[in-house]
Amino acid sequence: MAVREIIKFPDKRLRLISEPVKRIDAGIRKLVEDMFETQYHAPRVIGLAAIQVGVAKRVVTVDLSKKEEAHEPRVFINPEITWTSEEKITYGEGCLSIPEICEEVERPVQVKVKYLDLDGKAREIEADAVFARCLQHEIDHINGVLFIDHISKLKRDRIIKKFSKAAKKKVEA
Ligand code: K1U
Ligand code: ZN
Repeated sequence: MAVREIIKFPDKRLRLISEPVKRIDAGIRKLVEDMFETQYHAPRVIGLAAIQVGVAKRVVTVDLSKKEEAHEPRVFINPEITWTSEEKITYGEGCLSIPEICEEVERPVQVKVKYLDLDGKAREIEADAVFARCLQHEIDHINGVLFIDHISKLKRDRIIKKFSKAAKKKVEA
């Protein structure tokens, strides 16, 4: 298992639409193992999309367990939202690929998601609260959407400016 590097905004790969997984082979299983290793390496992170480690495949990992609890890894391959509740809630969101930014985002409270598990079995689950939010955030990632796309243009432009400036400085250094 290996901790992979997280790609950071404004890296253009974060805007790619990830490809569906056609076959769950050793490469996908290794990717999933590494995604959990990467996720567990960063404090308080509960989800990850493959594109955040530079792999444009529709793979999402989630673990909602608390620090002191045993790990509860969940894998979602080719996940699709099939239903969202009308009820919405606003919650402060962050993202490993846009570090140190937290903004309020409104999203449906509950979702239904169909997906394949690691054995290739088709499943559907209903999620609410933090689980639902995490799935929506990660499924956005595999569609090239970032949480800053759900905030005001004014706030988004400020964030884009900050990260573009930092990236330019890094290139010049
Ligand atoms: O995709 C990522 O960058 C990881 C990110 C996903 C996320 C999940 C839920 C809400 C917003 C974003 C994180 O895991 S950040 C951690 C986090 O926000 C959180 C952690 C524990 C409880 C509630 C939220
Ligand atoms: Zn994210």
